[in-house]
Amino acid sequence: MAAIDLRSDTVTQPTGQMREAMAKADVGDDVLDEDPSIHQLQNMAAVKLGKEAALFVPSGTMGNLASILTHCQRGDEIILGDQSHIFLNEVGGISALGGIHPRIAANSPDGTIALEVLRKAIRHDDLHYPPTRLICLENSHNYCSGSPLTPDYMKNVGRLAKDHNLKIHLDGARIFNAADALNVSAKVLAEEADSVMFCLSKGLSAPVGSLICGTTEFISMARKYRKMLGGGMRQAGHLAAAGIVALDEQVGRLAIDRENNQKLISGLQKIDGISVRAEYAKTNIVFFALDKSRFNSGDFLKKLEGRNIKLMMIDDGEFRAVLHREISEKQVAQVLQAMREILAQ
Ligand code: TLP
Repeated sequence: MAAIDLRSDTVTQPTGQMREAMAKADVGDDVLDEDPSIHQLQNMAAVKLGKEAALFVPSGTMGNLASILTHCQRGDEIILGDQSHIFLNEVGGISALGGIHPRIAANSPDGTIALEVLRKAIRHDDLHYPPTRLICLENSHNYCSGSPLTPDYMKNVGRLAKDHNLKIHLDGARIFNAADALNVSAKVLAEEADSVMFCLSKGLSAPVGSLICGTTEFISMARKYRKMLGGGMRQAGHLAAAGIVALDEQVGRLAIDRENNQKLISGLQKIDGISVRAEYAKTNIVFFALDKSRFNSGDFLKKLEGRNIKLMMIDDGEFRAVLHREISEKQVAQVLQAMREILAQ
């Protein structure tokens, strides 16, 4: 029996339609810019995000890095949330490979960076300072409960960035989950961003791949950085074919994951010994804590695994669950039942 795997939406397998499309895809050498399936996917992505052009990249991490390298020179400074994936989980690539200095600004629990905090993080011109070049935002915000950032907030940051001649990069790994939760299009959420990265390989169930979107000029420079980072793939249209199915077939079903997450959250809230960070958990992600004075996290995980249920432990006593296509409403009920039984023992 397949596990109920709540560790991430990255664990999703390609659908039958994706496998079929991958087998049949028309492909060419993408480094020579001759892959028709990649062209089709890039065009679809650019239209959906409301940008002039798009570029297929192997991963979200490479998409963020190639975008930031395109915006910045060595020695530039960029503003990053202290809970952002780029800061926490991308191996420090911007500094190690790009010589880019991160200025860390506190994320609020809803995933935003307060405008006043952003304003203070922007450097003024001084001999001693690196120049601020870029503001990075994340939508939905993974480590802030999967919280979606609203178009209003984006507009405010857009104004601030323009006032200071800064660019905005949006890590929109799960932008379609955010768009679903706010009932707006991804295009609206990306409007203020000069570049946006989104992933096909998370809730959209494609096996591999992300896209970066921006102006034609931006994307042609980013293409060079993708090559530099080793992301120039050849007949990668086989992968893009799954991405096309993902954009066509999977965006519309993200509401199911959001609804299942709400069911999981309300069940978790009723379990003695668990406290849930529910307030901003409006998409497919929820974080919760176990009462450490009463329960051992390792035992809890092991017992769940014994029942074929997998969770991600973020820290001792802190867990994340992510809903996706392979978790049904019935399985949410099974997970809750298992937790009730384990914690009652
Ligand atoms: N996130 C993964 C892990 O790295 C934590 C997950 O399971 O959530 N931006 C955001 C907001 C992400 O959540 C992730 C992946 C990425 C970028 C990087 O994407 P990949 O894994 O394709 O490099």
